[in-house]
Amino acid sequence: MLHADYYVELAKQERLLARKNQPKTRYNGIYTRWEHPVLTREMAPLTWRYDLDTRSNPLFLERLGVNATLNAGALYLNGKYYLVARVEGNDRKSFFAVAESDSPVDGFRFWDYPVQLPDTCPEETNVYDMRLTQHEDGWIYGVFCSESKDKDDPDLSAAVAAAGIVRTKDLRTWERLDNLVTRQSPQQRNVLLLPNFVNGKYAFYTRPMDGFISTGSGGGIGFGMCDDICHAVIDEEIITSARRYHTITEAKNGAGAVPIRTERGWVHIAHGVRNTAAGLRYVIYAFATDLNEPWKVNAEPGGFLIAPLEGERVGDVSNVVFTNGAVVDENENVYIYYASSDTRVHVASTTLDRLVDYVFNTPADALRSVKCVEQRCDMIRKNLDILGKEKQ
Ligand code: M1P
Repeated sequence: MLHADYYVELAKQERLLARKNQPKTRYNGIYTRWEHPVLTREMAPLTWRYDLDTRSNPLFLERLGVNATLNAGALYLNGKYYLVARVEGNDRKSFFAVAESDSPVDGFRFWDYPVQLPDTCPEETNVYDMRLTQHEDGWIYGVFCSESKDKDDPDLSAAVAAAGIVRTKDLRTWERLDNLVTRQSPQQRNVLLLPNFVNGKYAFYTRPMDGFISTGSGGGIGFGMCDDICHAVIDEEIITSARRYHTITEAKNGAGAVPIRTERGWVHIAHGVRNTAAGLRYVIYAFATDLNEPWKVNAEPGGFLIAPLEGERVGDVSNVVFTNGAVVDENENVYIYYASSDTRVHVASTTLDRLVDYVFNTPADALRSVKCVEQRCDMIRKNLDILGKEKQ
């Protein structure tokens, strides 16, 4: 016989998991936000949090709490939607867990066990933010942040971020490969692998950083290639989408979801960060790179695609939206999974043609107020002309 409160909690969780999602009515034509988060900490199985043995836990206390479910890599495979979420325990350590659904917008359930990565890096303290790439070599790769204490720095908080690499065929058995080495950059976070070879090599988007938090001289999202994925070394990184003064990427930016291949180029859904009096503000933005020379940006709309809104604005790290996963189904519907304030995962949906239209036809950032108002006035003039003709 289990504790009576177990049944109460289980019933509550089942109601939450069965809840149907619905689109929000706010319109911009570009994408639709959905009402409810697709993953929250309340969805973590009770077996992960409570010891159900009434002898060792007679009062049914939570033993291993889950603080947040956030930054999820995403995959659409054989008609099912998979999220490999970052799950953060109350102890601040993150781990990965697979949640699966038949629907892109609700019904995600975690598998019985979280991912148990091979323990090949004894210095590694924390892992997070996996990007999932279905590579043309036949493997599914997961590239994530592998964080360790910086032993050379006496500061207790000093850490080193590197890109860890794993691969799998089924999301159940994971093979750990060597961490990525980038010769030009001491630290890396927000690294992802492109699904296709480029000139016969594995191609990564990187984020060169001087330190753990600050990118320092790192100029933006980098691009680099390597021959051997099992011992990946990038000798040279080329900056693609650059950080710029007084834009949404001034403080930092970083690759997000694995780029989507379109006829006009690779579409990237990334994040940009700026500083404010209230701290860093993270938004999601988009850009495209050339199909043959994927280090070259061929479109970059000005401003953000998704910014924190309403309840999304508050959480463990407030004023943040962040994505590391998006999927495209066979009907070219696109689902962008984004976390808000490092706390829960939401979904926004669009279609490939809308996304491509947005990326290639939205004006670039004009970079100065006077130019931005000119840009806007050009559109207003055209519109008033159209409306005038409409009245005649
Ligand atoms: O707290 C916001 C995000 O901060 C980091 O992103 P970046 O490296 O660009 O600063 C990441 O650690 C991410 O997990 C987190 O959501």
